[in-house]
Amino acid sequence: MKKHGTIAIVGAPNAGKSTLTNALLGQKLSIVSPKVQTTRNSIRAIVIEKETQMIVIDTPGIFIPRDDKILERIIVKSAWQALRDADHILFLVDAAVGMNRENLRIIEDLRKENLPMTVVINKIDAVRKSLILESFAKLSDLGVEDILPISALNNDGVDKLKIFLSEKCVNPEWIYDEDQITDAPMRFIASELTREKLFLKLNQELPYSLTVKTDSYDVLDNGQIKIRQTIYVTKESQKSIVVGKKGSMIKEVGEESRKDMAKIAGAKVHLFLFVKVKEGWMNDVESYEIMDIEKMPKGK
Ligand SMILES: Nc1nc2c(ncn2[C@@H]2O[C@H](COP(=O)(O)OP(=O)(O)OP(=O)(O)O)[C@@H](O)[C@H]2O)c(=O)[nH]1
Ligand SMILES: [Mg+2]
Repeated sequence: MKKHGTIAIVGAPNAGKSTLTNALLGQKLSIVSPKVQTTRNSIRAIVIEKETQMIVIDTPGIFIPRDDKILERIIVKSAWQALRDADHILFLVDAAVGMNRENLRIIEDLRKENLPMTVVINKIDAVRKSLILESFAKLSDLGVEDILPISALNNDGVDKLKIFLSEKCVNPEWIYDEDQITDAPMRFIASELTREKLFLKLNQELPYSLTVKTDSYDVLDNGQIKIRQTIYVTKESQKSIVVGKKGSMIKEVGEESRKDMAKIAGAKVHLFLFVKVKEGWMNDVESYEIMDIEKMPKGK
């Protein structure tokens, strides 16, 4: 019998939530980088396991935002908001980080949501077994029963986790078409893919000072797609870094982003990138809406 359910993947920044989302989906959708705060908006992947349609929400990492940083507050609120739609929480813990103070605080807050929760220990490929066992022990001390170890990167334990999660989904029928992989608009995914390349290529604070907006997304008569995007930075000096020597950086970013877009859209993509300085974009809540970043959510 066809059924569905919503699983929210939550956890500290960099735990591997987006990597796991892609592994469950079996293809790249959500953007991934070694830097914290890569994901800024929750994004839904529609994952099928036999008769079950699982709506897997990849959320931004949970951390304590600084008071004066609107973007940080939006990021964290978006994670908490995702829980409103969830039937089940998957709390993802980086095995190397373990149940440190930060993760203990998150699990305590998650428990207040009164939703069934599974703890998944990720990156088991990267640590000694004793460290994984330590996390298991701390979690069972907390009375957590469902704990699964995985490596999202190596797809180790992911199939088993998928079956486990599908059993948590109990609502009747499917709610999306069977070939749909997300409900996010392609223009948003396109912005994200470009932002990912910038996150991967740029250092220090720069990735955190930029955002990408898809200005136009047109399907041409021949089925090919023409996309125009603007990368917003806060200073002229940042603009020159993003553009690179003789435009080398922006060219690389564009080429790589275009390839990913073509794979997801299943069509040839023509991508045109522009860089603009918009000094106050980070502190201007109004501009978030037009910049493909979620508007400041209300409530927790
Ligand atoms: N060794 C190892 N690395 C992993 C694994 N899963 C994810 N990573 C790496 O961890 C880093 C962060 O991965 P993301 O998927 O972006 O993490 P996230 O939790 O979505 O991060 P935010 O969106 O910033 O909160 C990337 O460099 C991944 O390649 C894993 O199972 N093993
Ligand atoms: Mg992420």
